[in-house]
Amino acid sequence: MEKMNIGMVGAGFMAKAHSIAYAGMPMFFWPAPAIPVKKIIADVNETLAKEAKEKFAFETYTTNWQDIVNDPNIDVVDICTPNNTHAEIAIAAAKAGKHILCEKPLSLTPSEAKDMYIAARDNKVTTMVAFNYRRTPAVQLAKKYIDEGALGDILDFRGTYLQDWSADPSSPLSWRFQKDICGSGALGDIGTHVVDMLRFLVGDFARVNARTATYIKDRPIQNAGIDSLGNVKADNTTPRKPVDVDDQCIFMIECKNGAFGSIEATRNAWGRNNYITFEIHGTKGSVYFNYERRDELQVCFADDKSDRRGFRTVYTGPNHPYGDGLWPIPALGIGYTETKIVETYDFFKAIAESGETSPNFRDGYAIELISDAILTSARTRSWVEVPEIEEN
Ligand code: SOE
Repeated sequence: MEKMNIGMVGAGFMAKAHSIAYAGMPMFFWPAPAIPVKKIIADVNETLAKEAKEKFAFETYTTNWQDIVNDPNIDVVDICTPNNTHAEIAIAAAKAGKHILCEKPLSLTPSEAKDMYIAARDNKVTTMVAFNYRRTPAVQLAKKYIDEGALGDILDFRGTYLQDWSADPSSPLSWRFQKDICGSGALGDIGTHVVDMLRFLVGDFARVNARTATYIKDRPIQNAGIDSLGNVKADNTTPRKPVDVDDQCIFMIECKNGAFGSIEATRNAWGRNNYITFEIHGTKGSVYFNYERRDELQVCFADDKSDRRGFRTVYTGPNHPYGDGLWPIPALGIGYTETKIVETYDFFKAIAESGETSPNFRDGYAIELISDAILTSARTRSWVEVPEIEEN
């Protein structure tokens, strides 16, 4: 079976998720499209890089990502670094003919995303942006209902992504709160996951009307190390610096097909952990998904007898999308790891077969255009058209 050599850039939380996915993918999906070989991992921090090599079972490590891009033996460059580094690494990797899996959001700005998309397209490499939640079987099942027309015409939808890991003002100012590193706050970090899912399920966004806010205006400086995601608190002697991105965003959306909806995202919602939800209503039925109960899809059909009509639960399992690879009994339970394993599987399958995948860099660019329109709308307090993708 063909082997694919992986060079991973970044040694934090996402490197852990992707490394587990590479190890697990052939165990779930056999025959695997190719066997991932964890060749080399890079991090600017040598201690982290060295430790990651051992922990995540890479053959070697480097502190210089160029070593990966310049290595002719590497087939896939996997970018798990903060957002401000994605464009430079991805463009160099595309020019070197490497396939690229890149963490979300794709970039800091639409113009960076465009350059990444064009570099990948012109060098004919396969790309994927790691919006993993759409790969949950229940989300794919919702897509199947919609594509089969079981919900009729889609009328409206609402989506949320609510977390609370940064609700405490003593939670540090990691890179996720610094505009020059992350681009935007809750919007880019988590709101874009829901944008990706609803764009996938309902269709392309035409215009948006948004409000953003920054409730915690400064945070204690994080000295070093990987993102602690709220688990490490600073004491009150630690110097603080301003937060220059959104804490919270809420926006309305009009889709090109006329469907209308709303999305909200915050990392300051006490009591909410990874509360990714959507509800979609059509002329013939509705679906409801909550990632915190990710094996379930709630469905309701207008055609049911009126005295039986109501939401019922479908537990995903072997008869559902990815069921031939995942667990053999419905509701045995999938987790974050399985969504990443499926992501790896789809990415490798695309490399081995058609080269086509989704969400690819073109989709990542489309989402950057939407995010930018959302920020403009919040600033101008008006509806903003989402610009079309520029192909050249
Ligand atoms: C932090 O909000 C975070 O790690 C996001 O960056 C991830 O994309 C999300 O899946 C989990 O939460």
